[in-house]
Amino acid sequence: MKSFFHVSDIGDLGAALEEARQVKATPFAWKHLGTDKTIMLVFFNSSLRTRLSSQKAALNLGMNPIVLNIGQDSWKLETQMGVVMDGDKSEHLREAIPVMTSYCDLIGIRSFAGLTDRGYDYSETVLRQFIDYGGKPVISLESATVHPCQAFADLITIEEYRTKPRPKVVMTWAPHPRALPQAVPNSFAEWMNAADVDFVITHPRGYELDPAFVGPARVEYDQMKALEGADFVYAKNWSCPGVTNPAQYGQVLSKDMSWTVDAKHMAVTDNAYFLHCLPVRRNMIVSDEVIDSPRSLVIPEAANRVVSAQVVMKRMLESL
Ligand code: SN0
Repeated sequence: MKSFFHVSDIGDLGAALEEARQVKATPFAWKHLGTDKTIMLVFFNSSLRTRLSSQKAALNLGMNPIVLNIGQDSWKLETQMGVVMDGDKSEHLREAIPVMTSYCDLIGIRSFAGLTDRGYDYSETVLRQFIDYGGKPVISLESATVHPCQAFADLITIEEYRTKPRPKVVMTWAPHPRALPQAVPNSFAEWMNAADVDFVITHPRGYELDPAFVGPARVEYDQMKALEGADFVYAKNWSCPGVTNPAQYGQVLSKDMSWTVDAKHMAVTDNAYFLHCLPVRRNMIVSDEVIDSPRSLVIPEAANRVVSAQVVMKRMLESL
């Protein structure tokens, strides 16, 4: 595997889930693969789970992780080509990338959407530069449009807890005080469309996700109707994807608290499990009652981030 970005990069999902089961059961069985190998984890943005689970996955595989926080530990990096560098950015990605990749075998990048220029974000400008100028396998640790390590961990969690052959999975938008990227819902939609689930997306009008990610999923604007009979409720906020109105890209269009997932919402489901990628704003996205209930899977879901990252790194080490 040369890059991990889209669900297609992992190939057959059944095989990937079986490999995840094995990695979870015997996490140290592939320690030989990573001996004398280094993974660099580069963060342009904050992280808790991604940073720690990626380091843990690398250590389980016998690899040495190096973590770099851009702008704090390093020079501030310029990401746009063709600019006169007379501002606060001291170094360009064009040099920084090949320098960083000369010190490692694999590289993971976190680089959130800027949410001002849709074209810049949706062409994955920063991640593309790592692919083009780095020459080493690249893992998206949430880039502008995708968060595949999260979506893979979500799928592993659904596979572990499902009690029906084809569970109903509902992804619902929920309110948040700030403008957040679309990477998590984009990837979740992409992975659920590829999995054997009945997938429904619900959000207020104006929050339509990019059609490339929505694919054949059902979109239902009535949240309560969408949630009826659900086996898994996946809550997430995202800012306006700018699909119906490009001028609104990255904006907060609604803070409608009637969309907050609470007991009333869960009551119309089929005793659904609750999922969220975390970090979560309590009583904005989800009520205390729901996230603290026995049906909340947010902690096992986060634990599975080690498993998804480890399967990806394992496959990359095997194809070096
Ligand atoms: C990020 C997002 O893409 O939604 C990372 C999720 C894995 N979330 C946030 O930035 C939340 C920040 C906040 O203030 O709640």
